[in-house]
Amino acid sequence: MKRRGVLAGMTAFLAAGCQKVSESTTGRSLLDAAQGWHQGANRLLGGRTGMAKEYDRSERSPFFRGNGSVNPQNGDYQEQVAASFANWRLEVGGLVNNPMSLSLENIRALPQRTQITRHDCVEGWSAIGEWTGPQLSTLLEAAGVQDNARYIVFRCADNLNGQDYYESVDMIDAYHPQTIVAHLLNGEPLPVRNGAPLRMRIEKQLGYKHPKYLTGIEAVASLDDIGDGKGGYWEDRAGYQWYAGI
Ligand SMILES: Nc1nc2c(c(=O)[nH]1)N[C@H]1C(S)=C(S)[C@@H](COP(=O)(O)O)O[C@H]1N2
Ligand SMILES: [Mo]
Repeated sequence: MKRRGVLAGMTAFLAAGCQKVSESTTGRSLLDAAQGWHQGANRLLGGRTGMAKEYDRSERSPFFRGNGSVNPQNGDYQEQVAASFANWRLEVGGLVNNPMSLSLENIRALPQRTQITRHDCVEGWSAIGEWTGPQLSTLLEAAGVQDNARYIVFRCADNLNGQDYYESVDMIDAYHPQTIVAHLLNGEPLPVRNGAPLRMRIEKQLGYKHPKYLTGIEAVASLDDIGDGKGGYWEDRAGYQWYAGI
């Protein structure tokens, strides 16, 4: 496939207009395929495509604590902080027709979704925050995910205890309307502790499935060759469940 720049990718996105993923050929076939694999789970869980509860502004936590990496010291992260993330790039690649390299400006120029949701960490705490950013589906539509892709992998800038943090979801969570690439928390650029400048919000999943310090989004056919093959940092390291739906 020919590598195209962000402008070409965005042009494709604009040409697609307000077309929903459920109406597009790629999105539809992905969803159909994904739904097939998860039919049993869907029935058991009462619908994976349902919406996570959204809260009122007055219910937002006054302080959204940080957990895990809260101020990465590896790589060039501290230089990026010093430069106010002016050089941050989000690479969208893997099994896509139009790989893209997006700046924060590109991310902010896309249609945005704001949602006030409760974050639940398995360590036993919750916090309610207002998150804003483009839906992941918008980026995936612009990139043109190929039909053989089954998972979306998220790459992060932080190295925690000697391993790069990463996560992955299937296409149901990837295309869920409340799965967004967040750059604002409570209307302000993300604090470093909460994943500046970009972090995923995947509201139908537990806290560890919401990768912070996001640098890459990759469409893949298998998770076997990524990390230790279990689909995420905590899955590899501590045997956390890959599917952490709530
Ligand atoms: N890159 C990265 N993402 C991460 C983590 C991390 O250490 N590194 N911790 C995870 C865990 S366990 C939780 S509960 C949430 C915490 O998000 P917060 O720091 O904004 O509270 O981020 C998740 N995403
Ligand atoms: Mo967590």
